[in-house]
Amino acid sequence: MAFSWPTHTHQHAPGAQTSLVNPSAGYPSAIIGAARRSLATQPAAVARAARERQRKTQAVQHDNSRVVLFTHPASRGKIVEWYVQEKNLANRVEFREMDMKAGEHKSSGFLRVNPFGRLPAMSVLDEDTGNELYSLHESGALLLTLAEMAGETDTPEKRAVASQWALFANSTLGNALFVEAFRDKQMPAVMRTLDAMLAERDYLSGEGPRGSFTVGDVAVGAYLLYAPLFFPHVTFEEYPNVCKYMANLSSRQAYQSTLGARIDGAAGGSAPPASHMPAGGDKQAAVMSASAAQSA
Ligand SMILES: N[C@@H](CCC(=O)N[C@@H](CS)C(=O)NCC(=O)O)C(=O)O
Repeated sequence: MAFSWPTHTHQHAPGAQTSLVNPSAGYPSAIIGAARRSLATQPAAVARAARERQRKTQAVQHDNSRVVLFTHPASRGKIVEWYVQEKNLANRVEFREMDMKAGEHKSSGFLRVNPFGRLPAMSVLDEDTGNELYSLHESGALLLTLAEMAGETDTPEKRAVASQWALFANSTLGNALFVEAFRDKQMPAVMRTLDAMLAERDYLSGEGPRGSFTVGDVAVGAYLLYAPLFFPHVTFEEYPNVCKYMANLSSRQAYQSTLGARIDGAAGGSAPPASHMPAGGDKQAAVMSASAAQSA
């Protein structure tokens, strides 16, 4: 079904942001069943209003939704593409490459998807009707939504831990690595802690004593793996477990065909090895957090 721009934004609709979590997840099905039965006996208008309330507070059923991903090769859309490939979600995701040079990301149509006019963003559509259920921006939020679609975050704990790592990547780690003003102070402490954690495990979370690959590894791994592109001549050797983790992630096929290809390409086919990492003083590096990652 061809995608057409929504006629109004869902971004600011009350309850539009509730879809990342499933408020009904912990409710026994008997309670939900009883609520549904009682709807059937109410007058139509009341029942309609109740259904509308339910629609806004219950989980979006991701089983029958699909996604239009608005992206650009030089954007964090590549991080999202990495996860799409990892989870074989390509049959549910339509990639829409935006012409940033022509300013398509500032067009009125796209601003209804992401009022900030930035990429990536996505529209989640009902598979049957093609109607937009909601739209979303922020690469971390996109990852978490796709993780839910993929069935990866199917318990409250998995959802919570995935959110933790996505937020860590986009705030604590991103700031420590890419904001010059924070880097000297914050990067060593953050990297030391990550290194100690990764001495005990191969992945940040997931099953088994050494963890297993999850969406958190895409969120955090992407930022770590971006870093050598911005800081080509500084090594990360002090953090051997982080280096091993980066090397492990960068050997994944889904990474190589998405974000890895982009990072290699931008480095002229000679991306520094994963053991190379940033340190202070590199002018090019100064800006990733605010806007440099925009052009990553
Ligand atoms: N924090 C946002 C950053 C989004 C962002 O800054 N996107 C850049 C490309 S990576 C962009 O669209 N820049 C164009 C502009 O700001 O006009 C995310 O993680 O998605």
